[in-house]
Parts: sequence; structure tokens; C-alpha cells
Amino acid sequence: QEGHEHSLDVRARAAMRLTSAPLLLLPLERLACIPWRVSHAPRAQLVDSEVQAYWALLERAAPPTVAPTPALTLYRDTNGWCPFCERVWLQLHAKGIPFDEELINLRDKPEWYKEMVPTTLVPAIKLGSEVIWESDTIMRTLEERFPEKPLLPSGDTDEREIIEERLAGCADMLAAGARFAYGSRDSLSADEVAGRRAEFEGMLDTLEANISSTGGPFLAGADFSLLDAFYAPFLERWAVQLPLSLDFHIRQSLRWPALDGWFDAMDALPAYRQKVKGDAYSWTAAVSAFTRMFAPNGTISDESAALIKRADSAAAAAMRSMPPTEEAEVARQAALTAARKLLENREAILADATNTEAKSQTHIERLDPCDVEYVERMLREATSRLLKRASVSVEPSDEEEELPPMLSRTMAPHEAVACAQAARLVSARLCVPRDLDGLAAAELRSVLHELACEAEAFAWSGSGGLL
Ligand SMILES: N[C@@H](CCC(=O)N[C@@H](CS)C(=O)NCC(=O)O)C(=O)O
Repeated sequence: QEGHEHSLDVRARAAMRLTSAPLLLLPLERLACIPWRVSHAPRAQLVDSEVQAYWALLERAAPPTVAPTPALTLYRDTNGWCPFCERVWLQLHAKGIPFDEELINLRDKPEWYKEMVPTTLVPAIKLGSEVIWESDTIMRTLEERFPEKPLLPSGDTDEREIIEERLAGCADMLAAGARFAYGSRDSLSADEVAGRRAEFEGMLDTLEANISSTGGPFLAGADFSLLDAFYAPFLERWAVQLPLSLDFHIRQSLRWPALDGWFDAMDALPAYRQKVKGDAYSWTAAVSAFTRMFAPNGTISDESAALIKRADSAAAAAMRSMPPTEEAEVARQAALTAARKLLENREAILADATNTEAKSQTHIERLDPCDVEYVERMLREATSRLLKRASVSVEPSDEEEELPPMLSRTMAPHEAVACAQAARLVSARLCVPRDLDGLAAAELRSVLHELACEAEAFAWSGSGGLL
């Protein structure tokens, strides 16, 4: 009973908030069409025990998977942005080595990590009692200790020699890329920018020639190797971010067709696209996060403000246009992964979605804490739809009652609006691969988009076209 009173109170407050400002602008005759008032709203929501029963039903349908015994621990950054970590992470997946992860917050590194790793940088791995750091050293050690599925040809072969030669040039080439990509932070003259652009183009020309000379599609021939893992984290983000920040297009440029083929080959590699690859939305959203983060003395120039605006609208467009894969079995698995993720993390998602003192992506408006029930309801519906997409049956047992739909035409419009806001917010906060792999995220974003559109339609029709 107490819970019920509370929920009415919550709805009353939500209704006041949602109606006060826009209603003042509405013509009187339209006000009469609003078919809802809080006290008359149908009671679509469930009491607490029913909500718990619903979650329990979903959990039963999608029990967590049992992970294989880890062979090592990987220490990497919390956001999944560190390219050096991504290299190692990709290698582990490509070799099929089971591992545990410890995420390190780079803005506040724990003392134990600083004591354990002399450079204090990520990545590091712990293999037995041995701690190893520096991505290059880690990756070569992994090749030695886990020789199955080698990513470096062994011995004194020509193939090995070519890879070693190309690996040796990698740091300088990537430094040229970074100088161009992040040059705007150094307030350069137009000539200096042009010089860095030419240097970066030269780097891409070399990659193009390398791919062609060894036949492609990978950077050293027909097979994925450590060389690809070294470059992938950088090329991936620059391909998405440079068109926005510097109107520079690596893909589909006509100048680097073999490199285009490399991106396609990487996308076909499950260890990459199903595990560590960031999606277009996340890399685009990161442009605005990075531009704010690296603003000199915290001051955002007019140029940076324009870039942030471009990135935010490109991110919003990307979020709405990322269709899930058409490969049925892959899509089914991805939907199941996404459903499990929501089940395991729902408390954290609820807290983030209603955290009015959020520290990251502060430009993405969170919901009022008193609207938490709508976020929860939307998460439940998203989980249930994902399970349906995964062909997992979510049937109540004979003793359990059939549960009502969480979104329905009978919802009060302000409730539908809050559900739609919650769906869009969760999609905007979802960062790949930090929170979820790209394929699972595509399923989740698509379900959230579907829910948001439905809820908006209910709000629209329920309010006579006013909300
Ligand atoms: N050469 C190192 C570079 C690692 C590195 O720069 N890591 C960055 C994250 S991308 C880091 O730990 N930054 C934290 C800091 O500078 O305190 C490697 O290849 O592992």
C-alpha cells in the first residue's frame, strides 16, 4: 500500500513537471483534449513484488553463462578508449585465451596498481605471479606462452621478416597519425596543419603499398597478425572521427582501396567485430567527450564548440541509423548477450539514468530520480523484447499470472514520454565496447529505438497530439 501511494505521488510530480511549461503555450480548446489527469490515470504499473517476479521470470529465461577458467588477468582502462589496451584485448580474443579483467580508472589510478606496474600505465597483464606491461612486450610474451593460433609466423621465415620490419615502423607511423588527428589541440598555423596532413597521408600510402605488396586483405598478407592488432585501434577511431574533426576520409577515399579492403576484412573477424570494435555512435560521441576533456586550460574555443556541436548531432544521427546484423544466428546471440547485460546491470543503469550529478556526458540530460520507475519499466520491456529476438521463451509457469505489457496505449501520456526519454537516454549512454560488444549494442539500440518510437506514438495519440 505504501509503495502504491508513493508511486501515485511520483506520477503526480512527473505530470506537473511535464505539463507545466508546455501547457501554458497551448490554446484552450486543445487543453480540453488532454485525456489524462494523474488521479484518473489507469494503474498500468505493477506493485513491487510483481516487478520482482517479472525480473525473476526474465532471469530464469536467460541464466548467466559459465565463463571458462581464466588463464590470466588483463588490466585495461575503464572506458575502453586506450588503443594499447585494445591491441592486447584483441589478441586475447583472436587467440581464444580466456582471461579475467580489472578495469583501471585512469583519472584516479588505485595505489595497488601504481605499485604493481612501474610505468603505472595500462595495459598490463598478470600471468601466474608475473606482471607484464607495455603492449608490445605483453603481446610478444603471449605469442610465446600461448603458441596455439599464432599471430606471428615462427622462426626465420620471410613472412616473419616482413612482419617484423612493418612492426618496427608502426610507432613512427602512428605518431604521424596522432600528430595530424590531434593537431588542432596544438594551435598550429595552416602550413603546419597541411604538413601534418601530408605526413599522415604518406603513412596511409605506405600501408596501402604494404597491403598490396603482400596481397592483402590484411596488413601482412592473407592472415590476421599482430601487425593488424597494432594498427586496428587507431585506424578504427580515425576512420570515424577524422571526417568530423578535419573533413578527412580514410575509407572510401579512392586513394586507399586496399585499406578499404582491410577494414572489411577486419569487420569479418569475429574477435574484432564481436568483441573489441567500437561502434560509430561511440566513437562519434567520444569526439565531443575528448574535445571537452582536452580543452587547453578547460577553455572551449569557438572552433571546439563548433566541433562538439557537429559531433553531438552526428552521434544522435548514428544512434538512430545502426541496423542490427542480418545474419540470423549472430543476431540471435547478440540479442541474448544484450538481454543478459541488462539483467546483470539494471541497478547500475537505473542509477546512471537518474543521476542528476553525473560527471560524464553531462550534456546528455538524465531523468529526474522520481521517474526511475519509467526507466525500470522500459528496461524490463527491452529485456523481454531482446529475449524474444533471441527466440528465448519467457513464459510464466502455470502457477504464475500472465503479466501485463509494460508499454500500452492505455498509459498516461506523461508516462509514455518518460519511457521514451529513458529509452533514448540509455541508448545515448551506451558506449561500445566499454559496456557491450558492437553487435549486442546494435540489437539493444534497435530495441530501444523501437520502444522510444512506440512510447512517443502513445504519448502523441494519448495527448491528442500535444505531447
Ligand atoms: N607504450 C605503452 C603506452 C601505454 C599508454 O600510454 N597507456 C595510457 C592509456 S592510452 C595510460 O595508461 N595513461 C595513463 C597515464 O598516463 O597516467 C604501451 O604500449 O603499453
